[in-house]
Amino acid sequence: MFGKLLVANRGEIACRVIRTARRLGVRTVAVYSAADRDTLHVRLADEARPIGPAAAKESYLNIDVILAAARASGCEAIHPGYGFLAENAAFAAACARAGLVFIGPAPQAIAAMGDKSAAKRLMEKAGVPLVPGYHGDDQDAALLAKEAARIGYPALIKPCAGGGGKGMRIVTGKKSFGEMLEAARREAKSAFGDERVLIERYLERPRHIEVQVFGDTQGNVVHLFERDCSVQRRHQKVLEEAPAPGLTPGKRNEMGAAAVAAAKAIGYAGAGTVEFIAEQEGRFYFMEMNTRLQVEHPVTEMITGLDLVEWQLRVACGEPLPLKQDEVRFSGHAIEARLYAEDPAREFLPSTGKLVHLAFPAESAELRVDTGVTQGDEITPWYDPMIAKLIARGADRAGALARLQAALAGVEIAGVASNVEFLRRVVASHAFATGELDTGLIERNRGELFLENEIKDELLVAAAFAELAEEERAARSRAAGSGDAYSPWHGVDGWRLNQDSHHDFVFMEGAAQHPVRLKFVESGFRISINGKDHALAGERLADGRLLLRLDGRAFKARAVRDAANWHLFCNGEYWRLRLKEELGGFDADTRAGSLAAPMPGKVVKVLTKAGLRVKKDEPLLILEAMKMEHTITAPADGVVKQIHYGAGEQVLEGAELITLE
Ligand code: MV4
Repeated sequence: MFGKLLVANRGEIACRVIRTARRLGVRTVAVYSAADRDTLHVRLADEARPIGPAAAKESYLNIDVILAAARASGCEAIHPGYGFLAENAAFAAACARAGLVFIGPAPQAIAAMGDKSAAKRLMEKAGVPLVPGYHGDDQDAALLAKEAARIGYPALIKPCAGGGGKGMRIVTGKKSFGEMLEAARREAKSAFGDERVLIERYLERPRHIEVQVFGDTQGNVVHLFERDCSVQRRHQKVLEEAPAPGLTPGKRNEMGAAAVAAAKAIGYAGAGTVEFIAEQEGRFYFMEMNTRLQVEHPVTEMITGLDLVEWQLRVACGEPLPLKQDEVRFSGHAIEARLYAEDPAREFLPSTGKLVHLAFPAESAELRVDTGVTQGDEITPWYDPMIAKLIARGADRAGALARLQAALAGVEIAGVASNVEFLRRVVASHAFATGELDTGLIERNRGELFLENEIKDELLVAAAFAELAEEERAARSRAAGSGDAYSPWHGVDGWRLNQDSHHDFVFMEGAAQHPVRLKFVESGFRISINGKDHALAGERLADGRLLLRLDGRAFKARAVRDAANWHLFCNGEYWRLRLKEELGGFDADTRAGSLAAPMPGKVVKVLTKAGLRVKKDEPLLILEAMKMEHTITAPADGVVKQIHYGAGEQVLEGAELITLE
């Protein structure tokens, strides 16, 4: 086995690879861009090396710098993860030239599958079934039109260079063919720099079923069964599962054999995925082959009990495959959900910011959580906004589904928008539960999946209770600081002298205002919301959540404060409310201790030093944003504990600039 491995990736997959390497006694070297210097993959690896500037996706694509880091740190091999350099034949070749083992197939195998038309011609020769179509080199428009007519309408025009659905055009009849061809060529040219296209018969309501294959350098190839990835949104996978629901053992063998034949045809070594589209009736056709470890590989691991990264490392060392085909078995069912920092209410636009609060359900043999972030980390605009993958296993599909549902209910994400509620709805939908899997599932069920929630009284109750508790805590600590902890002037229990003592809060949800009045009475609290009055009692549980009783009915909620925002988790919903300051909110300044950038910008100058004692309102740093300079001042007296950015550095909105103590 290798002594030392460089992981040329970031996020959850870098962490995933590092864990297996560690288990096998392989030391690891992480690489990181300046934007990633404090991330989990860097903390997890034995060593880490910087590879480029902050705002640069390109850092992880910088072949020369990564090879230099591998050599300088004494690595023997490089694991590319997925994305970035994972399917870059030139990188695989450069590794070999530098005397480093690329954990993946030979450059020729990567190249053979990179061109989708050439790959299909190869597969045709190997006897792998293809959708009826044209995959030729001749790109004459009149010839392509004739081929489309031969194949029959509706037809699909696809770029040769790209996978993943980009630039595809459905053509319903010969009248529109010319126009669609031009559009497809333009798009292919701008996306891939290659305007060649192929044509296929268009299949309606197909399923995406892919087979995991593995080859070794002795020429053995096995498959590790299939995954169904039909639940997608705009060609982004949302849920993946193994095995594929409803696939008969006969079809499974047939697909497995076709995938093995595909891999053998190109002398494949390492982990690969052969992607098919399948008609509802079961006929299946080769689409493309991904020459890397896939995002969704854990569902295969959960049903086979194998570690695919371990297999990759063994095969890359020249070892034969650990198992023969008839020794590879699966049991049960696994489903993966991908958690992203993206906003379903805004067309799934990526959402950036600090993960103010992040909690996952406990892992077990039946639940795996693969993540590359922890609470307090930043989701930046520079990289894929994935937060985690949740993978649940069960004895059967219903068991896995129930576990995934429970797991999703236990996910708490605050600070960025996320798709967790959308995932809960997909997983809870009738369509998914009954396994009506095809690539149109999400679009067909839009109404159910995108329904807007109304804010519930319970949530406002939790917010008001949490705010009151926080104000009381702040008052107590002020009192402790004043030398008279029992002074009545520090209390926040309203005007007790007045019979009807109360606190008014207004919580803002976007522009909507929700007034709440909390009253202190003999028996505890009463709370008025929307003109109705309720009895209220509450306490804090050991895990930090609130146990609240509204008119005797108990429920739980978590409330997390950051500045004037309350992040609330209740009944599987997440809401962010802002306390309207004029009306009884307390001064956020009294909670100083960190200084956040009020907007994205560039640090022009740092006016203080770590260790210096500073006075309230003293200028600490100058930030340039929107062509203006903003002076960041000390919110209170204190000592500068840490300065997080230097002059010239770019910062995101909300980034912690300086820590005061
Ligand atoms: C197709 C198809 C229908 N007919 N090919 C999209 C991504 C690429 N890997 C293959 N894709 C498709 N190819 C024919 N001949 C429909 C799709 C397709 C799709 C496939 C898998 C998963 C989701 C999809 C969503 C839309 C279209």
